[in-house]
Amino acid sequence: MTDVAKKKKADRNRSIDPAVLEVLARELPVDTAYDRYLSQQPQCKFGDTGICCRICIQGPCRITPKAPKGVCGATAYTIVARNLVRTVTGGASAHSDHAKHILLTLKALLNGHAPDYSIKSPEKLRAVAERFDIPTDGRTDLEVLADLVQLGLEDFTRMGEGSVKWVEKTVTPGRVQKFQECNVMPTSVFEAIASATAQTHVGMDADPVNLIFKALETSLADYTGMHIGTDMSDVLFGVPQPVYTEANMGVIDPAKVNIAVHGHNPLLSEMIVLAARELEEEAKAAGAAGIQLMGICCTGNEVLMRQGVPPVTNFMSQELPIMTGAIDAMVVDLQCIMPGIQTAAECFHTKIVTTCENVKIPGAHHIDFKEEKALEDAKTVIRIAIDSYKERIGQECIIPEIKNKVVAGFSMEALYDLFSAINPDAPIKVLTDALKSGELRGVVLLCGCNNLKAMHDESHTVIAQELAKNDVFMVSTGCAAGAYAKLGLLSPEAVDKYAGEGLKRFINRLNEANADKLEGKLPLIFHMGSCVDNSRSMNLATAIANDFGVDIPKIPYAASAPEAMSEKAVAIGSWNVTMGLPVHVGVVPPVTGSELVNGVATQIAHDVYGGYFIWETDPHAAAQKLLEALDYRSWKLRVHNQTAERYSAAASTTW
Ligand code: BF8
Ligand code: SF4
Repeated sequence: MTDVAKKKKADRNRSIDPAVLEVLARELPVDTAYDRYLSQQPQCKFGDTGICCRICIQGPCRITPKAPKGVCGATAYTIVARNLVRTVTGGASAHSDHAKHILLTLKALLNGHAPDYSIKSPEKLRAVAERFDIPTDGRTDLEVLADLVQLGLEDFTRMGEGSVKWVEKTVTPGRVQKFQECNVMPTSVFEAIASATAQTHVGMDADPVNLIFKALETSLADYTGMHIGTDMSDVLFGVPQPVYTEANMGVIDPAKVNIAVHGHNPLLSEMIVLAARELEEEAKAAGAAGIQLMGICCTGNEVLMRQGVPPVTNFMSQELPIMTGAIDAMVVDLQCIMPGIQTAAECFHTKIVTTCENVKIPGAHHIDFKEEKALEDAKTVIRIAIDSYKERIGQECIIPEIKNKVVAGFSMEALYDLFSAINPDAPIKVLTDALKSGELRGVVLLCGCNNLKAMHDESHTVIAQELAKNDVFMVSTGCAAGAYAKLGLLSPEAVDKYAGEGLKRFINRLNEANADKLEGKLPLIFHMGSCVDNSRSMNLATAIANDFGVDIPKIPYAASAPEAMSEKAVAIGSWNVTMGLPVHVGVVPPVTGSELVNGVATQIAHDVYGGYFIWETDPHAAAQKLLEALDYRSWKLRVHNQTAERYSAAASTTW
């Protein structure tokens, strides 16, 4: 390693976000993730490569040349594969816990036990119901919803026969066939999670390929949970449409009561938005200029997409807004919440409010958030924040004056609206024609987390800029989208600054056709929502494949998680591969301890599913690899299309 690389690795200021760097440059009263990352170095190589087994308490067993087997005889490939299954299972559990909560709230709504919730999008309700052949004609919304919720719950609990409807009915026929042939189609979400956990118990499956297939089945259960999450959130809170706002720490307003919503589930954050509007006068009576809401992580993405709430920061820097001294309350639901926020809050007047029975932090306020009294609970949170604001009066706040313009809210429905202005009969052709003509080089989903093994937000940014220059149409979700929001890449100005000629032409054509509908111009990257909304990206890929008349592995579409961190990210990456996409991950996951497992992930998966993983930590090299993957697919697609046209025949789909 060169001296510069060593220094970079040891640098606590591991971010390219200027607001983050400004806060880190101060003398802080408490450590942050940036300090703790350095304290953790060097990290254990056994864990890092996946060859540490703690599945039974004879362990930990670590694989070395001198001790190539665990006490039970498990070798590296079994241990690595088993750990991978458990990681994907963790991710699937998290996403499905989220979706289950939404389904149960809808059930409560049907039974009259969730009075503060209502069906915001009857159109989406009916569209989703029709996808599953649930009758809608002459029926009330509640009747249709009852059937849909029942189906959703069955996708969670079915045992024995059958398979998950949310996979069967949302992907290409080719994928359904592939999943059945390979025996990776889940029966239900809970069945997949329980059987994967059983299969990885000590003395169970030792076959790495069988284990990896189980991981893929569980990843499809993850997809099921996510898709149900997206659909039902749209029904309950509305389908996202373009919104114009701002992002980064400059959105904190010292004159207002500042409340950050953090976590994932819109059930709470939507109520907080409602309660904040209702209690604006109480905040003013306390001497504040009003209430400023802001989002962190995916619940932030949810309320950005539907309510235009500005994102203040993303995962890695979640402790830093507290360090400004101006956050009066941070209300959290579930997932990706660092326990470190409580310690940070204790150094200031900030109140951390936890709201889920399975997410508590010692020292934090806890409100047992229940759907029966959702708005009342949300008002309690706002009042905690107003009281906290009163404590802050007269105290110094130091807020980085950094923010950027953001355009977000691109659900599939919103994208189709934009495309319809050019081609109302076949909206998707606006995109597929641009891919066919070569105006666009491909489509890439930029997704996933932050991870300090990479420089915070750098890989996200470099890859997006490179792809933009090379005319790639980009959609984004999760903390990747959070990075782009903060750093100005979700702004119309970024189109002029970074897009290649083809991409610029494509976006400008949409701008012109939609000028009367939009409040402003379109952004460089299209923000599709939270991590569960990666389901929207798969809907887009499916629509493209169906229009081309081929299966997903043949379309110029790829995914990239430049700074992946969570188990959920591994689950998402795995189903994207199973769906047939090249998936770049910018942090090498713990699989390299087994050449066999690593080979399956990066090569053999391609032969079986058409998708495969690309591990690449250098973002410039990663962008090149993504472009090559797109080019290969575009080239083949064009050759086959041209041949079909020349002979006036249907395009072959067997290549
Ligand atoms: O579900 S991107 S750090 S917040 S896991 Fe977490 Fe990763 Fe952010 Fe969104 Ni997704
Ligand atoms: Fe060791 Fe086997 Fe137990 Fe794992 S399952 S900890 S390899 S004995």
